[in-house]
Amino acid sequence: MTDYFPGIDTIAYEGPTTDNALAFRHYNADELVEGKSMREHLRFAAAYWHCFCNGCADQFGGPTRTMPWEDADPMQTARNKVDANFELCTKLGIEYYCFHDTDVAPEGETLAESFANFDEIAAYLKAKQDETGVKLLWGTANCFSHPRFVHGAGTSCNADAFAYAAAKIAKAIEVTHALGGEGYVFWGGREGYKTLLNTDMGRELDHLAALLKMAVEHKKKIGFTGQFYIEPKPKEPTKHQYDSDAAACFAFLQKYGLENDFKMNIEANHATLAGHDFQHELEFSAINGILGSVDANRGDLMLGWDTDQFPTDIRETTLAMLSILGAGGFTTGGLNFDAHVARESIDPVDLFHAHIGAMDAFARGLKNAAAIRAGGKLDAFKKERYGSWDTGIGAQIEAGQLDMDALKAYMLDKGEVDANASGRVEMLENLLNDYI
Ligand code: XUL
Ligand code: CO
Repeated sequence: MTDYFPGIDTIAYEGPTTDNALAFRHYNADELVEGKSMREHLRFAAAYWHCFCNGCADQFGGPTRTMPWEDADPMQTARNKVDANFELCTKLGIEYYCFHDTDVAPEGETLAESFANFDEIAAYLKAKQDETGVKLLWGTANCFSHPRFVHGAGTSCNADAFAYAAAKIAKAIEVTHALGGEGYVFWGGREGYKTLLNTDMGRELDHLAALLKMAVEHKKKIGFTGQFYIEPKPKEPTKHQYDSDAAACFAFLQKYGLENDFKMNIEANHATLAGHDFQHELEFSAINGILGSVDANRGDLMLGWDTDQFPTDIRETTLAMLSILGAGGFTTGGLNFDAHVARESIDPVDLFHAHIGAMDAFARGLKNAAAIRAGGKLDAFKKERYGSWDTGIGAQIEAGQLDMDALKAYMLDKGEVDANASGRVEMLENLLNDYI
């Protein structure tokens, strides 16, 4: 194995009392929770773009991180990044990774050259997957960075930009399929608008649906059986992104008859940008049967943009795992750490501290959520809160047996509603804290 992270061994579980910073305190891969190993529940993935491509430049300064895999020759850098990826995942015990086409291979002078670069690196990725057992959770195409996508990709006013995006997406699905990827993500980076003064919203959305329909057809044509996901985000880079939250995506999918072909990839930081809790987006997806995968990160509530920090908040991971377990857990999806180290964290070892903390945070979230479920108090409270729907008038309404005249007669006769019970918000918040 290569040595981009010298002096770092395989990270072991040492339990909560260890003082070794390079050890897991809570993530114990083989430990069973609700009869399933933590590894199978959590299905961690490393995000190629943040780990190996993002030097932590910001609008005021260039990259700060030491990235020893970088070489003067872009194809050599690409090969080195493959090595670094599999070294990182193997040492951390992370079973999956995720990429955009342009993360793994540089764009060439022509589309044909870009495809050739992608194929060459894909073959190397495949060899390293076979050697290490690390797998591809999902792939995607970057249809947002290049200036050709200035007006969007699927929603561009320039039909050629749509065609270019379709070509890139087709190729990225093919490579994902060849690598045995379990899913494919559509995040609409530039699919939105700055001003309606120059935008035909209806036409743009029809085009976006057409692109997704073509992707579904292409998937079937090549025999790819992985799951398609849409990743909602309300703003950044565009002011109004069409896929603003899970509810907007679900409405869009239903309008165009695509609701059975896509699930959601819910990102924590995107949820908060949309003005929602992370758990709200998970729960909305769960009740509609579209909870697919998760980009596990964290925002900063003091900042209004996508800070993509590693998740460390145990309350958040607990609530997230409560919804994920409630939905029956992941099938093709997992927890992809769509997060980068801080600009000040400049050493390769910082990638390890970041992932160890995030994996431990989700391990604690998983154990807490399982304990809450086993305790049964939250469920019992909810069940009792809706008790008026289990018998009598509530049960009849739910069964569709009554119309408005019947309810009018019922209420005229009864006069007033039964006394309301307290929602016990603070008691329940205290109960949650008992588990954290
Ligand atoms: C952008 C973002 C993307 C998607 C994949 O905010 O989250 O990295 O996860 O394109
Ligand atoms: Co993401």
